[in-house]
Amino acid sequence: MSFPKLTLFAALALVSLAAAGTANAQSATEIQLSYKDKKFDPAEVNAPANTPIVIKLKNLDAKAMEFESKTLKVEKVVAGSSDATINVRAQKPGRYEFFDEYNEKVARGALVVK
Ligand SMILES: [Cu+2]
Repeated sequence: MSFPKLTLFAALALVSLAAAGTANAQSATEIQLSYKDKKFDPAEVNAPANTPIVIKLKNLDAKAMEFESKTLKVEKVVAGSSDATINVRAQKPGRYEFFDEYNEKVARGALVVK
C-alpha cells in the first residue's frame, strides 16, 4: 500500500470512530441500583462518558430514602418499597459520589464515569 492510500484509510477510520461516538451520545446508559438496609447495591457503578444516564433505583427498605448527589446535581425522594427512575445528564470522566440524604454517613455510593 502506498503512503497516500494509507493516510486516506486512517482518515476514514477516524470518521467512523467519530460517527460511533455520536451514536453513543444519543442513547442513554441504564444502571440498575438497589437500596437495602441503608446500603446501595452495587456501591459503585460505571457509565461511559458523554452519555445520558438513567438510574433505575429500587428501594427495598420499608422507609423512604432520598437519593442525592451534589456533583451530579440530582435529588429524588423514593418511597419505601418502591422504584424510581433518576435521569442524569451526560458527564465527563470522573468519580461522582451519591448518598441517601436521610442516612448520609452510612449510605454512600459512587458513579464512576470513564
Ligand atoms: Cu436532599
